[in-house]
Amino acid sequence: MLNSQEIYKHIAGRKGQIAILIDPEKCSDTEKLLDLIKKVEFANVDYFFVGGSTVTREEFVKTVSILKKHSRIPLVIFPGASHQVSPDADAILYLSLISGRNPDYLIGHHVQSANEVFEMDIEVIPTGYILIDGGTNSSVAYVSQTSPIPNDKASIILSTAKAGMLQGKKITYLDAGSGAINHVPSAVIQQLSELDTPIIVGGGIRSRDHIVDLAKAGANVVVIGNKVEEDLDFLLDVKSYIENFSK
Ligand code: 1GP
Repeated sequence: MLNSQEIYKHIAGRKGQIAILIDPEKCSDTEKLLDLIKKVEFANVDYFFVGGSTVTREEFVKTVSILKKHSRIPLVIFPGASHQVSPDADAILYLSLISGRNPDYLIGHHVQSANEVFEMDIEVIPTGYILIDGGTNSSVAYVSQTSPIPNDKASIILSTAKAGMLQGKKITYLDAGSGAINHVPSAVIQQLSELDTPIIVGGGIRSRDHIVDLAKAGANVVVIGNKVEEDLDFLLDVKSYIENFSK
């Protein structure tokens, strides 16, 4: 476990950064992954996030090592379970699913992986992970057997984020779930940004306008998964956003 807070400081230091989420389960084609890496580098995004709801250890380790070998972009683990850890990454979002009441995702997976993570030279970032209803049944809600918070219940979302902060979570991650129909409302991000917590937002972000809205509302990092998997050219829109609004 590294005491360095490099990645955390980077995340906390600026609004409107971009992470591309790689789900190792969908990376069996190495050539395709290498092409994606090249295009993400060209777009000059801030982070790779890597993780998924139903990834095997083998898929995870292989994908992390390819990303590390072929990219200079900081690599952050966004783990779906206790086996999704690797010393090759730069940091791990140490997620507690605080919108849910499933002890496995609040502390269970953490206990299972604690010895391993403790021994790794990897920056560990305690993160309050909050699922918001995105208008569809998400894999993460199903796999974790938890219910997301309705997206019009801002006061519950804010209380949950505050409870996470009081427990020492250094980042708040709001996720509408992969493939969400509705991303997290920018009004919710705006209210959350009045608290002193860096914000990561993901789920259902499919256009440059979505990115701009969420960045303007105060998100530090906007995470894009599916849209890039479906359409690599979307990275050109991401590049133009980064050049005009971000860095
Ligand atoms: C990461 O769940 C998101 O927080 C990813 O969602 O695949 O819909 O971009 P998408």
